[in-house]
Amino acid sequence: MNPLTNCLCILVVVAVVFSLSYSETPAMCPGLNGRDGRDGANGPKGDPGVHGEPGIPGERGNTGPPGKVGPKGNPGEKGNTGDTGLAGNKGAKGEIGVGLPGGQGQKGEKGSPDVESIKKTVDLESRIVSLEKKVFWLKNVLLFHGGKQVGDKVFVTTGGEENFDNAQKTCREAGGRLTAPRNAAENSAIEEIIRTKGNGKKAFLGITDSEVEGTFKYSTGQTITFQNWNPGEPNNNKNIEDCAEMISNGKWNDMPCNEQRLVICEFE
Ligand code: GN1
Ligand code: CA
Ligand code: CA
Repeated sequence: MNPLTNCLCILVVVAVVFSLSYSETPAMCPGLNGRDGRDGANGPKGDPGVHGEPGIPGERGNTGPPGKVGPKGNPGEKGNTGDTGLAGNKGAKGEIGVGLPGGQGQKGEKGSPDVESIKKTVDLESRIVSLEKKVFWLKNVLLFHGGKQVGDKVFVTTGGEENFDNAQKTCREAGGRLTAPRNAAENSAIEEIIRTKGNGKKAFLGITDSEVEGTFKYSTGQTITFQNWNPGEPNNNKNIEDCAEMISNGKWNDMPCNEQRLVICEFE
């Protein structure tokens, strides 16, 4: 007999024995304990159970990434007036303005008489009168001595002859200048001095074209405004004539500055 058949025979025997042990009540000898029975059918569904106590919360997770920028909100209400700010730094100095002149002030009250001031004024007035007298008689001396007056200007000769530079120096040292007629009346006065006090000698005039050939000027630098040239003059003869002279008929000629001529000065 093979092993499978043998096993089946054992199972049959066991099953018969088991069956006999439950079908009759043997009183004579107790059998061995039987095996556990099979499970019964599933029972009805039970009532839901009661919730238990809440568990301990877990640890907080990591902070998530920032969300997208939301849409711009509406403008808020106007805020309250802020506190007064601190004073700013001092500004730069402004440009000088152009103001209109102010009106004339009111006349001040009459001051009290200053005795010293009155004394000084009286003294000055007497000195002015004295000087006027001196000027008057000195001018008369000049005129008495052959000088000539035209307006406020007085013409007088030294009677001597000098070159142009020295003649000019002589007149300046006396407080005048080498004569230079500005009009016909003055020209006549000089002509008269030449005849009456200079024996008809030619006299220098304070007029030259040393700076610009052909342009005659006074010693002040001003171009002449009156002229009385002899016909054909000025001719700058031999190209060496830069000074003006007056001849006995009152006419003018240009001639060399280094020659000697009568000195006639004018004072005003
Ligand atoms: C001539 O001739 P007189 O001496 O008067 C000249 C002048 C010269 C001068 C120089 C018409 O004058 O221009 O300045 O000699 N007159 C003529 O001494 O040529
Ligand atoms: Ca000349
Ligand atoms: Ca000449």
